[in-house]
Amino acid sequence: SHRAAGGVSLIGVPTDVGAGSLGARMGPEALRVAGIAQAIAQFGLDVKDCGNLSGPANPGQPAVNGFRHLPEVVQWNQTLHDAMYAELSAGRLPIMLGGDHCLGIGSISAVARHCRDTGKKLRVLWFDAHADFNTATLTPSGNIHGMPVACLCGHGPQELIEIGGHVPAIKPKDIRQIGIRSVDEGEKRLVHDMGIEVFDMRYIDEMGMRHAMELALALIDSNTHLHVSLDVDFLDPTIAPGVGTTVRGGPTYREAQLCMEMIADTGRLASLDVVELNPALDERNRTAELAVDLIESLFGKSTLMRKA
Ligand code: 6HN
Ligand code: MN
Ligand code: MN
Ligand code: MN
Repeated sequence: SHRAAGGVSLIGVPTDVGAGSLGARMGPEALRVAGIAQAIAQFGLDVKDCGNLSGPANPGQPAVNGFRHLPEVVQWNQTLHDAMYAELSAGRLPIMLGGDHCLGIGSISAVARHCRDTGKKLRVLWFDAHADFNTATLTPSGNIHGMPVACLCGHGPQELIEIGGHVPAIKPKDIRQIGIRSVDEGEKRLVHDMGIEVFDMRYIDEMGMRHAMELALALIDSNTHLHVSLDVDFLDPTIAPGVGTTVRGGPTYREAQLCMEMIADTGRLASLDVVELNPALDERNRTAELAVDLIESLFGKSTLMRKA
């Protein structure tokens, strides 16, 4: 139910330089304490924990020309790109343990590069309360975790958009966004004009998660590399309080599990980000444990024997 024959590699990226609140730097450890390695190993997979990458401290500075901490964000993402690309080239399924969502730039630019190397089609599923499509002029905060999708599509500072060696790293048609319910005013127009396919909470309420996911997974075939970028603020804050940017009205426990189960059924999962977990805001590590529970479903755990 996944492309992990060559094994799974955990890459910790302990930083919150792209976020507005401090604490996502502790995300990798919280996921390890919640048993992420064991949860994946139970499926008979070889799990290698690569440990944590290193990079600059969070300088805690205000925005400069619309960006907070741009040099630090660039450095973390370059290091992550290289680590992720190396694991993909070795035939492994990398899991990026964030860290804030600015890291989607390094992670997904490496995945896109690997797809160009191997002639694969890319499909990115972006689970998030937010569209993360801001630019220097549109951003209300200057926080780069609100900008990774724009950067990946070629809208952003040169140092960030060229990390994977190809601008733009991905095309709008490669990505589907699910669970969106907070988009800033100017950001709305850009998401619309770029033609990003968005299954927002209104759509999920009216049509159901099953239908949204059927469309988000449409046209995936044996030549598709499926990347999941899971921002834990996707989940309703009543079940996932350990995030810096909670937005009420998110998916329930079962809706989120169904997403992961339907992805597992495709058998195409080839890389994953788990981001925005903030243990400083969590309750007894329950958000980390929920993330690990969802990852078990993503790797094929199901209640009953399923038909092939
Ligand atoms: N995230 N749209 C807001 C901003 O500041 O740009 C929030 C972004 C949140 C980003 O959760 O990954
Ligand atoms: Mn591959
Ligand atoms: Mn996000
Ligand atoms: Mn978010």
